[in-house]
Amino acid sequence: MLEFVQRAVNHSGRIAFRAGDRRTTYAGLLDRSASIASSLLGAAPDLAEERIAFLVPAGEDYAALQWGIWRAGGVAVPLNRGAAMGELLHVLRTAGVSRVISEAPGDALLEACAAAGAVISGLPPYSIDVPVRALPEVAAPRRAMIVFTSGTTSKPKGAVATHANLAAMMSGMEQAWGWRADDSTPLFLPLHHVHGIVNVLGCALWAGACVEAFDGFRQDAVLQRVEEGAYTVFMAVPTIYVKLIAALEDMGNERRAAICGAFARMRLMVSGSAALPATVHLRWEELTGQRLLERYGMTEIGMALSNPLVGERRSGSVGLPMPGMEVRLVDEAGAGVTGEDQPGEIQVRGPTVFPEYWNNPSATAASFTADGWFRTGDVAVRERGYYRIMGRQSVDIIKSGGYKLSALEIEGVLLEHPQIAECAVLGLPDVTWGEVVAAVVVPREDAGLDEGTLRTWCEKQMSSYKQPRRFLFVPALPRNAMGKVVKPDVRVLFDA
Ligand code: MLC
Ligand code: AMP
Repeated sequence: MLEFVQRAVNHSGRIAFRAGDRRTTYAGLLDRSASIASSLLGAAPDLAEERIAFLVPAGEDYAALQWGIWRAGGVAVPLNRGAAMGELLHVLRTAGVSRVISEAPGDALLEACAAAGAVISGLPPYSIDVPVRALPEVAAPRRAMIVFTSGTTSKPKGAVATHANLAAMMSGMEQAWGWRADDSTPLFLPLHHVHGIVNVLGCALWAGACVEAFDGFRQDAVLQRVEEGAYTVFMAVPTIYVKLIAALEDMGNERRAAICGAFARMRLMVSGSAALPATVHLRWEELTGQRLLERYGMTEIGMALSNPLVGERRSGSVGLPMPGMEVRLVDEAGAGVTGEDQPGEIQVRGPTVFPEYWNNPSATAASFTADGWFRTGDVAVRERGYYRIMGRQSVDIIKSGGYKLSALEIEGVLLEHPQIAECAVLGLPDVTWGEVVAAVVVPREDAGLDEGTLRTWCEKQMSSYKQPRRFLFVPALPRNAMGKVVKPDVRVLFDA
């Protein structure tokens, strides 16, 4: 039996999900997921790693479906609810999805399914009276999930996680951060990325804790429940802490004191997915008395480095390797960095590291060293024992609001516009978002292209978080002596 199922059996009487007056126990989640698994199987003994994509709101439906796919031997492919048709089609085609589950699919998903030849249906109906058939034995090394993540190579790639990877991620976080059955946590991060899927939803359910799901980051509703003392653990990206600080600074003294007091009483507050600026770290502590625990991770490897639960949580630092993880720094010449204060690429080995990009052996091979270490593309130094992230090797990777974006992917979309001759996309530093996407565009001669038209066009082509927020129209892109576009210099143009 997969370990998460055994753990849920052990917690069967506990509450897994709370929503208003509604409660779902672990026993209820197990029954519902067994019923879904049974329906998905039909007459087949095992889904044999069929990829099943789904777009379901956060909460018990999402968890029951994810568990149902896993218990039937399938591979879960969570979709982005804000994705454009072209992005969804890329995921369905790349992952070879023929079945999609969604209660209320929008036009983008319907069109993508039609184009990919995938059958779309709602959640299988649930009744405790319908007998559940025998479910297959699913071994831990089998594939469990494919999450699409942007690399430096244009379109997103599907990072595969096995059941063993997921179990190692969740038990590592349980060990490092002390997740326990009496924890309670809000879930407002998107459920097509590992931060929301594994760190929040997965870990909470692994521990037998209680999850309260929101339809995205609804700040007022989240703060209301924080004030009511609903949570013990809170996990978010830096942008959310920036937004929360602004909200707290804006409110009256009495309410601010009540909410800050409630944050202060939480057992643990974590920040990750992007660099937490020291100013935000310090301001959060000034306001709430909580010292945020910053950690570092990546879709392909889960969590690799973390400040400690007990001990020094250092501002601007991501701490030490997570349980079971090996981390090394390698310099540009390929030599291991042994000393302190010398930068090197973070390379990682351990039980949470993914086996492959789906159906993409060349990208998989390129992402590992000959001796089996995963190359993160992030650069760090060791300072007084702790790791500190310095940045990324590639300017073509942008982190905005915690989302990893490929500049090349966005450039590829912009170049589909008939009036654009050339473009360069880059991330501009931003206090709230970490980076914002900016595009330098060379219109075709006499095209008469204006920013408003281009923005409207981008809204149809890309998820909201990928869309350029700033445009600059130029007659030509800056190039070096070899004729190659020089991106970092393009920043100067925006300041001019
Ligand atoms: C939205 N807006 C942006 C933007 N996104 N502006 C600039 N840059 C962006 N990236 C604008 C919108 O157009 C809108 O403008 C306004 O901001 C509010 O938009 P919103 O969509 O309502 O924002 P909000 O819901 O508040 O979203 C912010 C957020 C979200 C931080 C909650 O971006 C988010 O959930 N990020 C988390 C991503 C994540 O989970 N990453 C983990 C990847 S895994 P206007 O003008 O209309 O008001 C990973 C591994 C690891 O990284 O280590 O964890
Ligand atoms: P993703 O591919 O969406 O999983 O994003 C992973 C990337 O997020 C990493 O490669 C880092 O660049 C970045 N990241 C995650 N956590 C941190 C952190 N604490 N500080 C700086 N960057 C981070």
